[in-house]
Amino acid sequence: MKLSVISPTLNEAENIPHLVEQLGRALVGIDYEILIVDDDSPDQTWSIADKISLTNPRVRVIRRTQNRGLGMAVIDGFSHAGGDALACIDADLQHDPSILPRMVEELLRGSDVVVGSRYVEGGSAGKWDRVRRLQSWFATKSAQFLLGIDLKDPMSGYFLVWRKDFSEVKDQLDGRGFKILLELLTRIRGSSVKEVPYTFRPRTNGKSKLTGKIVYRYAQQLWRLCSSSRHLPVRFFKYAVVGGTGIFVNLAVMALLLTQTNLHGWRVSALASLAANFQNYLLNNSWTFADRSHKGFRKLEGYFSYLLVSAAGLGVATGLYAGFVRLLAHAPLAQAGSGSRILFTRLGCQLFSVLAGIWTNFALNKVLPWPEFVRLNLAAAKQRSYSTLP
Ligand SMILES: Nc1nc2c(ncn2[C@@H]2O[C@H](COP(=O)(O)OP(=O)(O)OP(=O)(O)O)[C@@H](O)[C@H]2O)c(=O)[nH]1
Ligand SMILES: [Mg+2]
Repeated sequence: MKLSVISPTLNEAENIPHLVEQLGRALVGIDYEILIVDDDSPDQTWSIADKISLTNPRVRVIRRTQNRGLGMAVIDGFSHAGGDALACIDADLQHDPSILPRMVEELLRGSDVVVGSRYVEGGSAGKWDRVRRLQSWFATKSAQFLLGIDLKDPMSGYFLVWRKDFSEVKDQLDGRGFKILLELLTRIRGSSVKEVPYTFRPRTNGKSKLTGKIVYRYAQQLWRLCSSSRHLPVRFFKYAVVGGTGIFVNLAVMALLLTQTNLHGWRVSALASLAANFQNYLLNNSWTFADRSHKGFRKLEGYFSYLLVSAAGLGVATGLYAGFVRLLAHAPLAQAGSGSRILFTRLGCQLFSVLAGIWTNFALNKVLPWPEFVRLNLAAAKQRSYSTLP
């Protein structure tokens, strides 16, 4: 078996000689090549690597001037590699090359993907400050939760795959993402993944490329992968966003009715909840469930189904608010003070009632043996009959 070690580089001139030397020491007895994939670094990393390749035939250099970016560079490197197995390793020496033979062993033992991991027993993130630790924790948890990846270190840039697996999914990979491992893991489905521990080392030369833009790109990548994987539908988030706007609309309509009309009591609460319910239906119809939205006259049917499913929550919210109004009527303190204080007290009561209504719908969706289309199963839920918010 031949191993290709791909190292993407951007301004890593000082690190390249050390990387090549450390890989050489680690890979004694293994047939390997090293591909330095450089994005035309201003510090001339490519030139340093070129010089090394003159005396070390295992080293090859790809100098890229187009489609720049880490993800693209790794895909390019993998595509040009001649080995049966492809490893990706950062050039800044933060990834410990000495664990590579163990990673190769695991691959040969039957794993489809082997990941150098900071978060399995024996591994460590090294000397990071609290902020960096928190960032990494958040990024890791987001990937695990959103993509359903059961891996301790899905953010790792240090990994090993079979070339045949890479070639199979290559056309589906999107190089715009910073974390190419995530792309691979969501594409090579059903793969067995093994994590090998190592201690992340501090950067001694060169600068980190982890900027705000990269973080933004990472969020974009997660969003894209999450939409295309079926694990946790983006629908859920859209539904939650719509629910959130529904609460806002509910309180805004309530405030409007209380200040601009003579209406008061439970009717105001019911009208505000109905308005929110209506906007929720419209938004869910046109956005959350855009792929199966009701058109024309079917919207009416859809809306009434939606209303029906929300009925219990609407009833609880309105009933509770009515109870609050009665209580307030007998509480002299609540009647005292400025108009705005009374308004905010009422809005507070409405918020509490609405939340109780949401909980009611949620609980009912969960416990009642209703048909599939009413249950809280987002993947299968039919748009017209799914509701949480009164
Ligand atoms: N070819 C190429 N390589 C890149 C690019 N951006 C970063 N790299 C390389 O990718 C590797 C990882 O980049 P780093 O800046 O170390 O990012 P990181 O390891 O996630 O962040 P730190 O922990 O702060 O170092 C390094 O070898 C970089 O030189 C790029 O746009 N093109
Ligand atoms: Mg780094």
